[in-house]
Amino acid sequence: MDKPIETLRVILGDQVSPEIAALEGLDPRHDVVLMAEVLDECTYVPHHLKKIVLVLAAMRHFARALAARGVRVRYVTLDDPDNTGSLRGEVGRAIAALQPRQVVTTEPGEYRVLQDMLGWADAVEIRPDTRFVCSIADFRRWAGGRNGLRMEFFYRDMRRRTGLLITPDNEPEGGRWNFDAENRKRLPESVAVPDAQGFVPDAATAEVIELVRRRFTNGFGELDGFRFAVTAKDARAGLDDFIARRLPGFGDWQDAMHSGQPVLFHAVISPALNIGLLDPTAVCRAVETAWRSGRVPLNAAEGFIRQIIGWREYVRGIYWLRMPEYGALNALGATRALPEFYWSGRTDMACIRHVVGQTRQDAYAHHIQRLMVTGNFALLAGLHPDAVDEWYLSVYADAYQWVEMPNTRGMALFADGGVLGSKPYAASGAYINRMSDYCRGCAYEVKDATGPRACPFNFLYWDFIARHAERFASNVRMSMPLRNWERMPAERRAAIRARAAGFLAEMEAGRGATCSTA
Ligand code: FAD
Ligand code: DLZ
Ligand code: SF4
Repeated sequence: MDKPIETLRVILGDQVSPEIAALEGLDPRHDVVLMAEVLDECTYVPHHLKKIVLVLAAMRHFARALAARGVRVRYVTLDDPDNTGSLRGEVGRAIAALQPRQVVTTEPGEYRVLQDMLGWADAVEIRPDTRFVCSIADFRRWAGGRNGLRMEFFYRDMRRRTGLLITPDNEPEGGRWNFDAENRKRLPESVAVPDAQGFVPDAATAEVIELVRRRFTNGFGELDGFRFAVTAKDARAGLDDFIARRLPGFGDWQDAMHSGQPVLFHAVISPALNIGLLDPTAVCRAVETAWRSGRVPLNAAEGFIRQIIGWREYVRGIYWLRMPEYGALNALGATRALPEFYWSGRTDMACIRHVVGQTRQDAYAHHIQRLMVTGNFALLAGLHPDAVDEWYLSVYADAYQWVEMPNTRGMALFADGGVLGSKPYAASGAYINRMSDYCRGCAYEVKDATGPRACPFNFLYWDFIARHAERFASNVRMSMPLRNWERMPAERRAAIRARAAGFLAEMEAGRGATCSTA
């Protein structure tokens, strides 16, 4: 007869870490780990097919590794005929079958799941997620009483707390906290970009690919060419490959974009990092070691570490500090629906076509593609933050609301009114032209703002400045574009605004993606 169950330990799809809090104190003789593939989590937004494969394949590999260590795992597959389709349903079914004395889990990455967890059982112990450098409680303490919550100051605290790139005298290595001024270079033609390492699916992952192909027939994105790491071992190999071959160029070309190079010098570790296959501190230590041994320059190591112990930790802190109100913020009163080309990529705007096409193929785009192409367009065109949020949460393999939402609503859309950034990341076509080769193959003319082939980013940029002139009048960081707008001849301003109005009307009618002369 089965022994009585002491503790049911629930692990979610983005919690596949051996050190996850729910496993602390596990007694293999009396405890059961529950992992469930459920339709609700696979469909609450139209996830990219590769994201679903990533999560389910990582769950299966993790469950297998636990079982190999002698842990009893109740693993519910998506095809199980008794599967209720929800996390709550599966926890309920496990409680009914196993009658555990207690249920233990780890805090989730999304507010909606936290609300759901509170109703899983009479008493669920929800443990803090210790896989971050800064706990939610510590972030609250840091934020308490401050006027502005700027990332840069938080980042300095995290550097001191971790000792990363800190001298024995407790000062930043290289005498500065931040080397970003050196990190904004355009990619020269002559630079060879090393390929990112991919991982050929093993039999277990291939089975998940077939499951997803069968169950999600109309899902977003391409399923073929799945190469994400789904085990900690492969994730570490991917990180080591990045450090050896691409990290040296990460600093210099962090902001560059290229139509033939989706990854450039980025790490592509967020899909693995966000489900727990990599530990953020260990990642940063490996990068620091590479710098200390002279293998990478300081601007690359510092820039990279800042993304992780700075931005990544900071956006999580903001999310939990400000939810649920944060999810309803719309400071700029944006109302437009998301145009169809965000899903199909069918547009004459070459930059958007490239980024959406790459996103459909790889479930990945790097930061500047997300921020300055699709994010910038959404900001300038006044797309509703709810629709934009849902898009970002769906299409990227690394997307969970704790990290997606502050980046989208805060950084890209300025819908939080300036919690994350002191000014909107609004830019005209000139920025995209400077940082990429997209404009070369575009039906639009990047140097034109009013003609029939004018680049939409140009007239939308000025239209955005004009629409929000009153709001930005008191923001010193916006004084330059406001002055430039006001200095423009009245006829030019009128022509720009008319061009923008026409484009937006066409877009809302479902036709705005075509260049009038194309
Ligand atoms: P690299 O450029 O190599 O950076 C290394 C790591 O730093 C990343 O893996 C990531 O963990 C961290 N990082 C870098 N920038 C950020 C940031 N702004 N916020 C948090 N972590 C950061 N990141 C996600 O992980 N999930 C998301 O859903 C997500 N949505 C975004 C939406 C928008 C509109 C924008 C502008 C950014 C978003 N980001 C998101 C942040 C960033 O774009 C990705 O983390 C990064 O592109 C992942 O690719 P990489 O691993 O090659 O990153
Ligand atoms: C993203 C995702 C998907 C696609 N499927 C599952 C699943 O079947 N079972 C599960 O436990 N988790 C899944 N996840 C991850 C959850 O959506 C994630 O844990 C929450 O969004 C909280 O971050
Ligand atoms: Fe994008 Fe404008 Fe350049 Fe075309 S011309 S690629 S629309 S920035």
